[in-house]
Amino acid sequence: MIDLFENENTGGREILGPEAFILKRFALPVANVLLAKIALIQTLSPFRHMMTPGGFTMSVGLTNCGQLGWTSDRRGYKYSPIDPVTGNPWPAMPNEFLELAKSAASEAGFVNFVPDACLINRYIPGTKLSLHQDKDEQDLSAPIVSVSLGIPAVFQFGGFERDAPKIKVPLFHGDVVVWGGADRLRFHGVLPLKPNSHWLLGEQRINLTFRKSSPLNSDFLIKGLG
Ligand code: MD3
Ligand code: FE
Repeated sequence: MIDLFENENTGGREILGPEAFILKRFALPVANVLLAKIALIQTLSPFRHMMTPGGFTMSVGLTNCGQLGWTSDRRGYKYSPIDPVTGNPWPAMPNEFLELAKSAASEAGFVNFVPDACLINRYIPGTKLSLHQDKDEQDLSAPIVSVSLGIPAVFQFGGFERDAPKIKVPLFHGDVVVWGGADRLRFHGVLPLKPNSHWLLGEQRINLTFRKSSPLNSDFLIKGLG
């Protein structure tokens, strides 16, 4: 489907909770540079399908950039400085990623957000992300910033228990969502993507999720004291 409304709502926001906001189309001006950097990152650390501790292969393709990357295998979930597929450190977080995450966070009222991890999720039609909480980060006081690119997805936003009522929210190319504080531990997920095509990305959705995983500042990690 051609998205005739891609440039609508630029600058607007939707309120999901006391400390959860969608910044509509906030990332549109930098979408092309983000995609160019993702193309580079995936040559160094390719998208892969990880195994959950429960023994299921995730339908979403994952890679990371930044000092730490989120991984899953039969032993559990963790943040690691090394890509287990390549044995190398994850690709560096591009400056454009960092600046976008910082400016989105401050736009939503979270000052001094410095992410140390960027999870990159790739969806194709049919891909889903089951309901879960993000609680593998050591610093739960920091918000999470998520950037949607490509075909739309329906995001599920729930409560603090798995079976609490959920709302469904569509996310479009360029939308940025910021969650923190009181809303940080809400259950959330992504419904199976409908068949669709985006003019720039084709039959694909890419989501960037910026987190602050380690409570240590980046100097400690760079100097190897972390
Ligand atoms: C709601 N990814 O990778 S981040 C994930 O579209 C993940 O790929 C989603 O959930 C995706 O873990 C988008 C959405 C998100 C992140 C943190 C949250 C939603 C949240 C924290 C609290 C509530
Ligand atoms: Fe999540």
